[in-house]
Amino acid sequence: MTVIQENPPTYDNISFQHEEGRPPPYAPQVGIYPSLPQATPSYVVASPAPINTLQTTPQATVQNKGIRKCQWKRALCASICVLMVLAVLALLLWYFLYYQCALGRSCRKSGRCLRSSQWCDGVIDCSEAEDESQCFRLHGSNFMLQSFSSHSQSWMPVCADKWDDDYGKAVCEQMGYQRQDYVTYSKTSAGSYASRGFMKLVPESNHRSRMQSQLSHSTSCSERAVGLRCVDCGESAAAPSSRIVGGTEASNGAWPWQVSLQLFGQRHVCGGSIISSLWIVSAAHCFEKYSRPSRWTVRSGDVSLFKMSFDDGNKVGKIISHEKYDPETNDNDIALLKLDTPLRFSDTVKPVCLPNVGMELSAGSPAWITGWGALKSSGRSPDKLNQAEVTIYSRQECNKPAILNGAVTESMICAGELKGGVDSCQGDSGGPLVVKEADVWWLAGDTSWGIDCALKNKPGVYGNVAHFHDWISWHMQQKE
Ligand code: 4AZ
Repeated sequence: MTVIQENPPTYDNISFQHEEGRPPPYAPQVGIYPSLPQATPSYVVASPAPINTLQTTPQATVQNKGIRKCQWKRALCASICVLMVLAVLALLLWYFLYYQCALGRSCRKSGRCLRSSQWCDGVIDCSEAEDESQCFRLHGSNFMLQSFSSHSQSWMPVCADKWDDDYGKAVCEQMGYQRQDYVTYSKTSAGSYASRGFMKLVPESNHRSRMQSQLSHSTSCSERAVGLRCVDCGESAAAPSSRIVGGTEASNGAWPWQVSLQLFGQRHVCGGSIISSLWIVSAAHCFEKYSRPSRWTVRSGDVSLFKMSFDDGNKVGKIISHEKYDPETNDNDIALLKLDTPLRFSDTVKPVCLPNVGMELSAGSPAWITGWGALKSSGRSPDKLNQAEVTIYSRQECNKPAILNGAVTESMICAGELKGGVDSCQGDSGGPLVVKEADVWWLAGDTSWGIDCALKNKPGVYGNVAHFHDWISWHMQQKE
């Protein structure tokens, strides 16, 4: 965490390419078809003919030919008209479906469009049941449980009337947490959300079926909203309370969510943060070269890499790097690791809290970075975990020409000290940037990139974890 020479990288912005729109199936071209006869065809008798003769005159033959030609033209005309009407209908149908999709949502795999009212209504419409996933979320630092109402198509607080731990466990499990991680529920204020009503347990509710089918919209709620703790997160027995400038060694249990990600069971490469007994958050760039889970071991429970090397560690079952991670710009630099076997929580092994919806984490709260990264640029990694307090800067500030010149995207947070001297460095990547609010530690970022380490006006850049809220919860909810 010190200074070395400046070596600014370059960033390429890869622009989004829109798919070309398909032309309508029929585009009638003016001038291709012969114009239709102006007058109605009729038999013209040129000269008197014997009444009994059936023989046609040469003139009549010409007329008949003309009639046949006209009939042929009529048929052609009619079929063109029919095809044009069909094309217009197809276009209208396409617009209708598109409009439906624009208003509602579509199934991930099939692309099938659903009405908004089909989302979270308790009935599976998509092949992978994605219309019935992401139906619950936690809001604010009081962990208020909200359910998506298919009726009003908005998020509503869940009423605590008749609520119990079994409902809590069922919802936590639906949100992707492990049943064994469940802590408790509380009765909390719904704040301004209360005015729009609640989602309340229906009289015949039970613990077995999908939780969203057990809730219905209600304007009254005698108790308060449910506050739900799916995992005992964000608690530190030994986090430093006073400001420390520059990096210092951490004490055991200060940052119990910090893990070391090691290649081939021995080489520390990146950091990570425990968010549940099975899931670790890290950076996508850590897995660019080695993306096979079997190569990686997760070590936790001590500040000393040496001491942790005597333990087996945890095997990684799955590495999910963000699909839109861009190695050129470092946009979307986040990854999730699913462990083969769950971690056993202790005083030195504990998850950090994922930011809930509606939390403003970057507003001047004290933030800390931790890791086994180099103590100076290109320097060696220490054996003991280091910690440093940093300032979170606004994106606007960081993107100033003299600072990071527009390289900080929405998926990033920048933090450090503009005067230099405090920063993350090589080997800290993937590790946590945490903030404390309402007595709980929250994961604000994952260490991502920077221009060298601890340079003046070159703060470190972190993945913006709150920005990835839906991405994280989607992957945690997937069964396989
Ligand atoms: C790295 O290479 C790295 N100063 C991580 C963070 C920073 C620089 C480099 C931020 O892993």
